[in-house]
Amino acid sequence: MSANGGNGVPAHARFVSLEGGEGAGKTTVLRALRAALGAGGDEVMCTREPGGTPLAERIRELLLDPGQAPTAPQAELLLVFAARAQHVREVIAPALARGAWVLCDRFTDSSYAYQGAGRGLDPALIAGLERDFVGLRPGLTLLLDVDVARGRARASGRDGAPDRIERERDEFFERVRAAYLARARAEPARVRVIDAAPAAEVVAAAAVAALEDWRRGR
Ligand code: T5A
Repeated sequence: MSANGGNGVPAHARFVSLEGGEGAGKTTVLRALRAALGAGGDEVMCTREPGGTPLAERIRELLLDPGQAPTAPQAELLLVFAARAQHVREVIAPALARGAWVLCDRFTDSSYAYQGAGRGLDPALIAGLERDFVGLRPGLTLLLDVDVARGRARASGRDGAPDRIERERDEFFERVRAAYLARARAEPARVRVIDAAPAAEVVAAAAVAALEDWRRGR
């Protein structure tokens, strides 16, 4: 592990996360990244947040249940970090310790974007939770960036009713997007921005190219 920028939390060189707003298209990209990482025969452990363990998946259900009454932002923040603390200890850290790649659909950057910028919570509070309860960050984060209207149109085209967070207003998602892009500007070596507006295969190819560049140290 190496100290790598923001907040002094160590980054792990085999830990890759994928981030983006609603409907950015993470599913196709995850499949392509998994294939690229596993091409040399390495183990690739794919997981997601909130979730990835039985306890964390139950927290996810609570967080996304549209039937829940409006949740205090502080409660939402603590729930995502409770899920993450369990996920890191039960799944992510053991996988990294045995030498696997860990590919995670969302990680702590989502909390800075959604609970920080979206809900208006103090990023210093999130940084404290990251340092004390998580203690680990990805070596590479690929940020799928797409304008809010396009992302929301894609997400609404899927089957099923929108979840609790998907029901937020456009302004919320504009703040989320701006926060992600600000994080990419602040940590350009870790966070690489992928234009997620083109067709899914084009976006996946760009993400794989960014992964290969990072692995070659470029
Ligand atoms: N959350 C999460 C927090 O608030 N704080 C946290 O700390 C964490 C970890 C769940 C929610 O939790 C919040 C953020 C989220 O609101 P999630 O399951 O990742 O996280 O939820 P979503 O981001 O809502 O996942 P989506 O499924 O909406 O987004 P994806 O995975 O980016 O989109 P995907 O791949 O399912 O694609 C959506 C649709 O678009 C089409 C697909 O076919 C699909 O129909 N599509 C494209 N169409 C055209 N061109 C492309 N390039 C396309 N790519 C995909």
